[in-house]
Amino acid sequence: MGLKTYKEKRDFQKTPEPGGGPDKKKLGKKADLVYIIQRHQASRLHYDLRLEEEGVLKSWAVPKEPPVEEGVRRLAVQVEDHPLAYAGFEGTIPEGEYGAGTVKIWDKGSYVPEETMPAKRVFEIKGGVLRGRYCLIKLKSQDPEDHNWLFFKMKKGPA
Ligand SMILES: [Mn+2]
Repeated sequence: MGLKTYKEKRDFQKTPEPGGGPDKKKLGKKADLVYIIQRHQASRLHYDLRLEEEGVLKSWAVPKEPPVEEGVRRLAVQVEDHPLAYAGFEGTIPEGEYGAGTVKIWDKGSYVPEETMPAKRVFEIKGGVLRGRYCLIKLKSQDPEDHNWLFFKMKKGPA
């Protein structure tokens, strides 16, 4: 997906969000992959789940509080990729701008991918609030404009 859509949606003269510059290349040995959830009080409250993948943050908007326990499935709507620098962003996006409202970090840490497929991710989250194995699975749809996924904590396997 890349950052084209991200940049098109925003006016960096007006929003305090990280801008259109190139992403910083990571130096040295491979660092942990970024995991972050930002609580975004926009016109509708939602939680933005972001996972570092190939130099950007793959992003899903989760309308309800992300699941800490097994057995809770949350809708997660995939949105445009965000720059890595977005992981540190907290602030207020002004009225009239895309995503107007306040952004606060709700949880952060790293994650370890186990399975990465176009319509399915299994990964271990090492955050402060969410910990353990999680799954994102894309819902089948006839409509190519549908980007609905489910996000849930996986059941522990048999011992
Ligand atoms: Mn958002």
